[in-house]
Amino acid sequence: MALVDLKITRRTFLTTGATVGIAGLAPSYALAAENGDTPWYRRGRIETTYNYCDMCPWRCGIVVRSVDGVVQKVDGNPLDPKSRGMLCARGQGGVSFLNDPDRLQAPMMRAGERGEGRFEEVTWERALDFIAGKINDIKERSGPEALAIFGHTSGEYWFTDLFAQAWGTPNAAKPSSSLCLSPREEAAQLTYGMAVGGHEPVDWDELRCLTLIGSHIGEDTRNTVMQDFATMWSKGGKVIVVDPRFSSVAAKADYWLPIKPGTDTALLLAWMNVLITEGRYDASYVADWTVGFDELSAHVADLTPEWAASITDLPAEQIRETARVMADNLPQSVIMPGRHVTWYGNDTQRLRATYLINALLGAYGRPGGLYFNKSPFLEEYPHPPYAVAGSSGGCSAEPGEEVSDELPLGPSGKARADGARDTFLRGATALQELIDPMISGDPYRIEGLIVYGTNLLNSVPNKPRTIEALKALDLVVAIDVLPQEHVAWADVVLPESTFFERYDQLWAVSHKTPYIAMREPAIPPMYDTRPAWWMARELGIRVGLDAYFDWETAEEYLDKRLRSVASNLDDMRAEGGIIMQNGKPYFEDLGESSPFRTPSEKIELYSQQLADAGFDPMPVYEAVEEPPAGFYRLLYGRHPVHTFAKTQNTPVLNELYSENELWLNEDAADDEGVADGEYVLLENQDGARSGPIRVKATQRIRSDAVFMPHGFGQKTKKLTRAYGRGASDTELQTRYALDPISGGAGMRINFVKIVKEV
Ligand code: MGD
Ligand code: MGD
Ligand code: SF4
Repeated sequence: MALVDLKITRRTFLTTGATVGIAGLAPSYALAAENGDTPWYRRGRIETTYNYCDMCPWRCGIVVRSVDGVVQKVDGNPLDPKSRGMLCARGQGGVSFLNDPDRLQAPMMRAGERGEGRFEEVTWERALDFIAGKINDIKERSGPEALAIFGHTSGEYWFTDLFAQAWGTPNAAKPSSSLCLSPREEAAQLTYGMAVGGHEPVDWDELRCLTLIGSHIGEDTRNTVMQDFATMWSKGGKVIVVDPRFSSVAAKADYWLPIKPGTDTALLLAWMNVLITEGRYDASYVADWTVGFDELSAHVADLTPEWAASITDLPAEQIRETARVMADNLPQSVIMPGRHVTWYGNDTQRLRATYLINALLGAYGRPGGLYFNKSPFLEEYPHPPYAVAGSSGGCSAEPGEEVSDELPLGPSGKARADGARDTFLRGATALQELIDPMISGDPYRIEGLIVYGTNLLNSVPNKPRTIEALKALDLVVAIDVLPQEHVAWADVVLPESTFFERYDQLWAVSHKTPYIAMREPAIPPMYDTRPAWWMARELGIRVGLDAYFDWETAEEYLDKRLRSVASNLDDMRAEGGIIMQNGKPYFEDLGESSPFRTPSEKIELYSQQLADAGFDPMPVYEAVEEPPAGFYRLLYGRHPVHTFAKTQNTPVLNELYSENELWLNEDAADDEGVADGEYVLLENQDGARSGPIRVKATQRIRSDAVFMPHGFGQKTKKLTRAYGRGASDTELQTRYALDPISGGAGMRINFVKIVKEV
């Protein structure tokens, strides 16, 4: 199939409605190719298909229009609770992602050394037979757990969930868990016995006060969150932003607290001190729905704003005043659970502190607070019992989803002999903890790795260690759409069709109004690519797992699942691609039963579970390491038009923002003798160096930290537009701090100095 010349320039892209950040929400208009005088919608029959966007893990529902096998236009699905007819700039860039000429086009097997990137194209049969033979050998030699599977993006289910559980490896992991939100989920389970879930349950419509701790709505351009924030803000809701950086959302805030990085738990404890000592909490809610209030009161009695001021670098009066603003608006006042929360290695306790404040404010289960998410009813496709229970977690983990009781990384899922992982309470498998055993063989060797939709060398800290592991493995399989850097290290490369070209698993979303969204192909697969469900099934059949894959086509699979909700693909399509169900968001919807699934069936301000496991039962402030002299703490985050490290090569998004900048405090820049716009290198505490990066000298960041958008400085020439543009934060994250409760990898413990040799 020929590539489409979309002729989208930055100007036409922006005028079609996709702009950057909060201002970027707009209905989508034609992304059509100009082709003579005939507009795309008069060129042939318009096919309409339903899908969910995969340009980021938020997965907004979309409606796709194509003509003659060419995708022409993507709109937000107006029925979808996430998109509500709108898309962000990245969603608009989806068509450009589809048509990226650098895409992987055919299955390949390695023809040179690992890492060299020399491959020969092979047939699907040869590639799959080879993988099946290799993993069967591994299983026979060392057991099913010697195969690890990493997965992200929306096809992850077929490999990290279905295939891994059927095969019998507990070593399946998602970067969206231990490199993103595992502390948030673990803290939620410990404190109130529920998962936060994929969609943070802030009850925006009636919310009156929003507090954000290091969550930067606007750079974090999740479509729905930006829409909700804009509505809440325009209605005069109060906004408190705690961030060492004057982020986009700080610019809209009533209070910006430029906190010293790593000290948030001290601030949160001082806020609790004010709420409790001044009697500004919801006393009847606390009496009805919490345990441990007396212990908490005693715990924070001396942790005054004055105590926190010296730690956090914030004025005591500002700490006191913001606590009072939160309390004045209770229960329609919440601290939003963060998303990327693996910061310093003590993150579960920090998240617990935020939840304790939300409980003091009486926010859970109250209109304008935090509603109770509910998963939609939808039966699984029938299958024989799995060999292991799922434990991979991640952004898409929804409440009710089973998490393995067995600890990963032990023969057949048993805890490792040296007990090292016994410290993890119950979290999902920590991806970064599976890398050492690939090298050391301790407690046993992981010999094979399937990398599905995970940007291994751009997402996981300590890249030199990952490369060592890639050299040591007996089998590396990369399943991707683009020739990302790690693909060069694979023995076999399987090119997937993009989300526009395939059926996929139903997206069953735990929400205030639970719902199910569908994905169907708008066009046939381009090149010699295939969907993940097909690959997992073909591999499964080759290794004797036929019983788990007893359907012939994706339509058959999807229709069978949809039958459990009295629907099928045709009906769902006819209804606009979304099935809605009723939620039970507030206490009054629940009857007598407690929604809190903790041992006490209450919100546990004091956690006996933590005490029994040898951890602090209430959050304690622990100082984190300071930057050495001459170094800054390295902070990183999102850019509005890019997703992680996967869209830098997407033509229209690359055109909008092709290289990242280093936010450096203006006074610090003067001291360094560096001018705004000058290129510098960064060197970290271990001597790792970045590529050149342009300085943005600004008063919008504290002078003890620098900030850079994640995902740039790509090293592979195969990504022709992203190659060598900007600098990589991952290259500078040679170490991380392990959160012993959740297994999360705190990446903000790296420091950099400026090097002026460009
Ligand atoms: P991406 O760069 O989005 O990040 O970690 P990843 O999910 O690994 O990589 C997605 C990969 O999927 C890319 O290789 C892309 O080419 C591929 N892909 C895209 N579409 C498809 C598809 O349809 N099929 C297949 N098979 N592959 C596809 C994200 C993770 O990173 C997260 S969630 C967080 S919050 C952390 N953020 C972060 C950070 O900010 N800085 C640093 N340094 N590391 C981080 N790691 C974590
Ligand atoms: P980060 O992008 O890491 O996480 O979005 P967020 O959860 O908002 O944002 C980090 C913020 O924390 C920065 O503003 C930084 O200055 C601040 N910060 C750094 N250190 C500290 C500290 O010690 N204390 C405090 N209080 N603040 C600190 C991540 C989210 O974004 C995720 S996980 C996903 S899956 C989505 N990815 C994504 C994307 O890739 N691109 C875009 N455009 N939007 C996205 N939205 C989502
Ligand atoms: Fe797509 Fe943007 Fe929605 Fe993410 S937030 S799913 S990129 S439209």
